[in-house]
Formats: sequence, C-alpha cells, structure tokens
Amino acid sequence: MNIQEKLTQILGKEIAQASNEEIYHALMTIVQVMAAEKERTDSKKKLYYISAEFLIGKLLSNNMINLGIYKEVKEILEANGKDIAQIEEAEPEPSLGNGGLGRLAACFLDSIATLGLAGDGVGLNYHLGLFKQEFENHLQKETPNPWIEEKSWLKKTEVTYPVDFRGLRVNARMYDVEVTGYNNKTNKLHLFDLDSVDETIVEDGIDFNKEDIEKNLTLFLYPDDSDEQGRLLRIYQQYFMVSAGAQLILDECTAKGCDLYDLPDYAVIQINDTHPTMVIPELIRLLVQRGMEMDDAIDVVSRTCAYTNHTILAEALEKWPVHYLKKVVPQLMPIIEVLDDKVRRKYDDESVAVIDRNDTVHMAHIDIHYGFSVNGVAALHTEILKNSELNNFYRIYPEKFNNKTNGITFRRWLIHCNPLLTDYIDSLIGEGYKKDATELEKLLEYKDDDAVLEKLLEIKHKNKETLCAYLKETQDIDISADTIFDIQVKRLHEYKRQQLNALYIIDKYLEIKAGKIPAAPVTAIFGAKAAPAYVIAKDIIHLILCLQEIINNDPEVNKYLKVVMVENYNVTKAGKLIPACDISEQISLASKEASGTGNMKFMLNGAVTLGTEDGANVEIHEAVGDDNIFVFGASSDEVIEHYAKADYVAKDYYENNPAIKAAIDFITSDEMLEVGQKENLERLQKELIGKDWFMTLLDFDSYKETKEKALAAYADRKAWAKMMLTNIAKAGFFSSDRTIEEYNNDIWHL
Ligand code: 26V
Repeated sequence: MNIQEKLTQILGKEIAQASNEEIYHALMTIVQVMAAEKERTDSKKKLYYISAEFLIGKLLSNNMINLGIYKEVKEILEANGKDIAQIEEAEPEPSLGNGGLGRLAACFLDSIATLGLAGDGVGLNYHLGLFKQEFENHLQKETPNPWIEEKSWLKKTEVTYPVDFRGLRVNARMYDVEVTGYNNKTNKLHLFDLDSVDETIVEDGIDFNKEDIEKNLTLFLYPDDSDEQGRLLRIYQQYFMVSAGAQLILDECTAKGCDLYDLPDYAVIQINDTHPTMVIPELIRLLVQRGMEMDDAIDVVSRTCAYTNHTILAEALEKWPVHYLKKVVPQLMPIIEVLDDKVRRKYDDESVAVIDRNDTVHMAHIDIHYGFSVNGVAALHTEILKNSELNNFYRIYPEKFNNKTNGITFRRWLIHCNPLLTDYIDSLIGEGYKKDATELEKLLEYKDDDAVLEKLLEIKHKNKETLCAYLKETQDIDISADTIFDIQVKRLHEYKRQQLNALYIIDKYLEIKAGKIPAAPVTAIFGAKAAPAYVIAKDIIHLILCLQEIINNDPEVNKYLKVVMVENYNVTKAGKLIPACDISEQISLASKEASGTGNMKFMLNGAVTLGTEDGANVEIHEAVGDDNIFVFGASSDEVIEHYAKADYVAKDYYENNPAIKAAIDFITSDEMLEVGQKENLERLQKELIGKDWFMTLLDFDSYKETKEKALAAYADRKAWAKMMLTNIAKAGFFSSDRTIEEYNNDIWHL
C-alpha cells in the first residue's frame, strides 16, 4: 500500500476532508509503524546517553525526513489542498530541556542513529516540561506547558523498576520514543515516569506542593530551586532517573550474557553534565547488592562511565549538602563516603575532595575521579578546564581530559527548517553533504558566481518574509524584510549579555532622536526564557519589552530601528527564526559560554556572526577566516585576569564613558518609567553600575564599533552574499555527525 492509500485508510475519509489534527495523528501512526519496522541497532556494546534533558522538538517532520518520506508526503498533502506547515502546527512541542545542553542531547541521538551506532537515551518524562513563557505588562509570566496528548510519540512500556527513597518506594515506568536515523536504523529514547503523577496539583502559574513526591516527581523540568523543597525535589528526580536507568542497563547487559565484571565491554554511560552523576554510586550499590566486592564494583563502574562538562560557571556546578542526600537517598551516602575516603587517602588536596569540609558533595568531582573520560564541549572550553577550572584534576589525570566540540544535526537545522536553501544547495553540489557534511565546501567554487550569490540573497529575503508573516500572525508585530535582521536567541543569562545588545539599542535610539540617521534600518530580534527565580534575568526581559514598546511606537525612530521579543522561544520558533537571520549575535563574555550551538545553526543558514572569541565562536572564526565574521571584545585570557585581580569596576566605565552613561541613565528615564516598572528598572540599572559581574561595559565600545562595521558591510550586497556562502560552506565541521564520530572513536569504542 502506498502512503496516500495508507493515509486515507487510517483517516477513514478523503485527505481533503480531514482536519489538520486528524492528518497529524494519521501521519504519526504511519511514522511509528515504519520506525518500529526498522532494524534496531544492535551490538555487544551499547552507549547509554543519560541526561536530565532531551530537547527533541516536534518529531513528525524530522522523522519523515529521516525515514525518507517527507517529500512524498508533502506532495500528497499539497495535491489535496493541505499545507504540511499547517499540519506541523497541530503537533505540540515537548519541552524537555532548558536550552543548549538539552538540545545537544537531541542532536546527538539523531546522529548516533544516523551513524548506525547502538546508543539509547535515558531521561525523564516531564509532564509539563519547562514552563511556557507569556508576556504580561512587559514581564515574563510562567504557565504550565502540557504537551502529552492522548495519542503521542511516547510508547508506554511494561518495563518498570522499583526506586527507593527514604521511607518511600515508587515504581519507575519506562516510556519509549523511537529515534529514527537518517536513512539508517533506529534507536530509542527511554523516558522514565511515575504512574501516580497528578497534573491537577498545579495551581496559579507553575506553583505546586513540592513535598508530595508521588504526585509531583516528573511534573516539571527543574522546578524552581530557590528554596529547599525545590532542591530536594531535584535530588528526587535525579535519583529516580539514574536508579531506573542503572537497572535498565544492568538488565540489558545481563540479557546479552554479560558477566557483570565485564560491564565495560557491554555498556558505556555518557553522563551529560552533573545531573545524572548519582548513576555512579547507584551502579556501585547495585553491583555490590548482586554480590560484587566494593572495590571491584568501583573499578567496573569507573571503566563504564564518562563525563561531559558543559559549563565553568561556579554557580552551575552542582553541589549537594550531605544532609539533603541523607534525607532523600540515604542508601547512597555510605558509598559516596567510600568514594571520598579513597580520594582522601590518595590526594592531600582539599580542592579535589568528593565531600568537602562543609559536608557538601561535589558532583563533578565524583564524575572526574570515578569516570574514565572528562570532556569539554569546545576547544577553548576544554583548555580552560585543563588550565584553570579543573587544573587540579588535570594534573592528576591528564589522560582523561579530551575535547569534543559540539555539533548540530543538519537534518533539522538545514533540511527541515530551510527547504529553500536545501533545495538550492542540492542543485549546486548534489546531496552528498547530507551524509558527509564537509562536502558543503564544494560551495566555495561558486563564491564568485554572481548568479549564485544573487540567489542566496533571494532565498534569505524569502525566509525573512516568511518570518515577518509568522510574527504578524502570532504576535501582531509588523516588521519589514527589507531591514537587517539581527537576532539573539538563547536562554536569558547575564553572561550571554542580552543586556549589552539592549544597551546598544538604547544608544542607537538616542542617536536617532538626536538626528543621527543610520545608513540601514535594523530589526533587533530577541527570544529568551529566564529561570523563574532569576531576578536580574527577568529584569533584562522587562527592559527589552519596554524598549520594544517605546521604539516600535515612535514614528521618528521606527523607520530605522525596531525591537522584537519573541514570546516563548523554543525549538519550533528557532526553526523559523534561524533561516531568516542576517546577523547572528554571539556576544557572551569571553570564557563563559562553553560552546554555544545556536552560533552553528545560524552560520549553517547563511548568517554572519557578530561575536566574542568565546566557546565555539573561536572555531567558527578559524573556519571562516577574519573576513567572514565580526569579532570584538576582551579575550578570555584578559577576562580571566580581570577576575583574578578583581580589577574590573563597572562604575568607572559608567562615569568616564558618556555613551555608556547616557544608555544606562535611559533605563530609568521618564519615558521608560511610563511603560515599565520602577522597581525592576532601577534594580537592573543598579546592577549594571554597581556590579556587572559579566563585564558588559568592558566590551561596550568594541561591540558598538564592530556592530557598526557589520551593518555597513551589509550594504555591499555581493560582498555580503560571499560571506554568507563562506559561512554555509564552512559549517560542515559543526555537524553533530562529526562530533559523534569523535565521541565514538575516542571514548565509546562501539
Ligand atoms: C546552569 C545553571 C543552573 C543554575 C544557575 C545558573 C546556571 C547557569 C548555567 C547553567 C548551564 C548548565 C549547563 C549548560 O546548559 N551548558 C550549556 O551546554 C551547551 C551544550 O554543550 C553549550 O553549548 C552552552 O555553551 C552551555 O552553556
């Protein structure tokens, strides 16, 4: 039966007569059957990628691309008067991640399956995911984001494992999502859940009783952890995930005939940041329970686990007070104490201890001592880990440290999100690049071909028009595709410095008001969620929303400058924004952004980066060369030195730089106070002058100067198109297929 017939049969009516929801569900059935029929990747040794987040995004179109039926389905739908984009709208987006770390895990699953490697994901099935962001009175408001429908991509299994907490035993049930590889076999994402979770306990925004573990365990991703109950709940979630995951791993290995002493020949566990760290003591506990000596168990587990570090921000490195762990998972404490004791006997260095003098357990330290590999996620990041942040560990275990520069899956971030560009690239260099991304370099042959350059500009313009229509429809915002689209989308964090971009916008606004008309009109687009308890981040959102209100409604200014804050930025919206971008803002304080992956997505879609020498920007710079990127700001060495000497004083910049002073003063000007909240704006202003921990003002001048250069360069359309082409051509290195090949060659050995 062909797809058209199958579709009609499932629908029980003509396609033209069916609703978008009906078609979406019918296509889901077709995809699920096809995926289930695909061969499972199987081999003696298997990878378990364990992660608290998998930001998989909508699945229908991606699965259809990977199964090779996307084009056919699109045409069938068209022939019946249906638009595939409208069908996609019917699918809710699972929001099982915060940002880059979770999205990386999803890209990795796609590449692992595409490369035909045996590797499954292990995580949690949060019913309400991350919160949904709404704007009210120019402020972020959080609401629940229910995404699991009656019929969904989740397949309930009969597999359950008991998980014990102090005074409470629960049953973890496994749900599976098929992970289809591009023209290859399939793997699975295992998401554990609790049957007793009750969504009705959520009241008033995203508040709920944090103590009712049986009802709340997998309700939300990372509930607000600003209070003790929230932090305890996080430990409950983490242990639930790793205990069920560890039991699954041991079950699968024993089923394959593994003698548990040979576990490292059957399983490799990649620990995605410190959130799943308890898998180490838990596995040790389970092995001892099954009769192994403690020392042997520690040795076996240490040869099975590998750790990825995703940040050097001190406040993000997890540390749990011993009394928290005793309260929730007392059975792990004796094991963690043994792990600490072994370290203390060998190294007389407090800084590498597992349990410190304040009775706090350092999760990353467990991973480093009791895992066989430690990797950073971009070259600069790994160097910083080795030379400063984790230097004391590097000196003990130099052989464990390695770099794996992040990557992105081109199936989603080019083929799916940018069909116009994809088809055009296909017509120029064939489709080989879809399996071997470095083939994109063949595009360089066309860098002096006027017709090709012209066509790239035309495609970009069409994508910008599509975005304009989308923003008009979803947020009733009017912007023009004939302006420069300057985009910064990512989680809101001071180190990412959305506030630097906002200060530039204020500066520009003041210049226009003073009669200095810019050469080219710009639309500054933001998208960002702030953690519910992160006060200053929410103040920055407030600032941007107020600027949007003031600037877009000022007829003197809005001809030259507009500001858009996209509501509820997520994977789906990223797919609409990225193909339409001219200038990609990657302006974190050097040394702070471990890698960034949005930077790669923008580059692949022909945007030019305006960025600091931070994270993977450094490697993007190397790949495209000085002429195809706009780099500014203090270097990571300079920044690290400022922190060491504690010699950065924001107030000096405020007092001595008139442009900075004017922009910061504007935050609490009468105009701003008319639309915004005094408390929020004053707090942010005070923070910028009095603290500015992430050195916004340090880079203001060089940011402004370099941004002006980029905006001016845009005027020479042909030269700009050449930069676009070079960025696309050099993006091959940033395919997650390359990253996964490196993980496999150096760490997993599947
Ligand atoms: C976590 C937290 C938690 C509490 C307070 C503040 C804070 C700040 C940052 C984080 C980030 C945790 C780890 C993370 O998401 N890292 C991101 O991983 C991406 C994939 O490797 C990488 O591209 C990003 O640069 C990195 O920030």
